[in-house]
Amino acid sequence: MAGLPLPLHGAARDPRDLQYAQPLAHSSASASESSYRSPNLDDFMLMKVVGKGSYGKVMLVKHKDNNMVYAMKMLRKENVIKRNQVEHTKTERNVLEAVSHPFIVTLHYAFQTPKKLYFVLEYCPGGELFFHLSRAGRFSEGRCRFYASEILLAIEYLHRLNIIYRDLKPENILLDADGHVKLTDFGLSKEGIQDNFSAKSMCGTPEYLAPEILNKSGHGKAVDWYSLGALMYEMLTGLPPFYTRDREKLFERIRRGELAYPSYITPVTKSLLQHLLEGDSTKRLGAGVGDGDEVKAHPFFSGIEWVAIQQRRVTPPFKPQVSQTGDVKYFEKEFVDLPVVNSEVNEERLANDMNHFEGFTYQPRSDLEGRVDS
Ligand code: FZ9
Repeated sequence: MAGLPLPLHGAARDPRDLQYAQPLAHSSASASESSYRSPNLDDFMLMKVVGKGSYGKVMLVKHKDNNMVYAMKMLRKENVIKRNQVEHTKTERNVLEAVSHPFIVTLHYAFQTPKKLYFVLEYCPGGELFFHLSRAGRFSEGRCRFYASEILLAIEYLHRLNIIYRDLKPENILLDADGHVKLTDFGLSKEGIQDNFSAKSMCGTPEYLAPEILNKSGHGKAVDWYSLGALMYEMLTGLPPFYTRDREKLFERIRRGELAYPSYITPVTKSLLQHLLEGDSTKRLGAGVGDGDEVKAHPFFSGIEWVAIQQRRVTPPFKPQVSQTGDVKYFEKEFVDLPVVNSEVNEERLANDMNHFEGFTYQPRSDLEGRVDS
């Protein structure tokens, strides 16, 4: 990039650009990252915990300059390394920067401290789709069709970029304030996969895993169409296909592929699910060159106006009732009640960064436009 540094607010042509505004200041970031002040922890006010697991936490945060709320995913580097997630984390960072789609969460910033990695993501106040499913028991065919249509477009988009999502599971599907779908968590996705038989590794929640992943026989884009089928089955019945609490039995059932369909599943829907949950990945709906077009063409989707879906013009079947942007009513109480702390905030500043993740820092182009890069 070339050109004179411009006062940031003057450079914003679109009011939305202001949400990315960063004060100008010197930075210790490497030349490949930016010569301007990197986003950092001090820029954000920590508001609430919305998710917590062994690997890290997701918090609702507010940017101190512009009052915009975001979801901040915090990963402890020590855990990322211990769990062999270094490559996955880098992939997630790269995929999130590369994508721009109405049904995929936007990455606003990424930065690191000596101890932690931070992703600052679009906040989805509707929470997890499965928060709503567990309350409703199961969804109507119409509601399932709406979510499946938006997810299908997101998957098809990723495949066009040669990205396999691989991790389509309940926790990764969020609802925005209007009730539209947002996919999050790209830790398991694979970049640059062209064919259907390349990626070999075994991770993820077992319920939605395609048999070729269990058999470690190599897998491609078709795994995502299998997972879409598994997700739809759960939306319609309230339980994942082949469900049993016994992991060994579950794997066995996924491999055998014999699935019971409740009588309320209509024949057209059953046909789609059977074709998506096809055990032979080469015969699965979506596995051909048409990818998502094959799935869209199934009679289950015959009433869907794909252009309207893509443009978010189809009214969602459920609109989250959120009062302000920072509402957390659709998140589990066990998280929201947790104390709002970032452990060893102070310690971090003093620590020596022996595990620097090169190239992790991210701020959008719109922050840097019109300024000289070093
Ligand atoms: N907007 C709102 N919420 C988000 N999440 C994502 C994940 C999540 C969660 C979690 C995280 C770590 C460990 C266990 C967990 N259980 C549930 C809660 C809320 C996101 C993500 N991007 N944008 C979001």
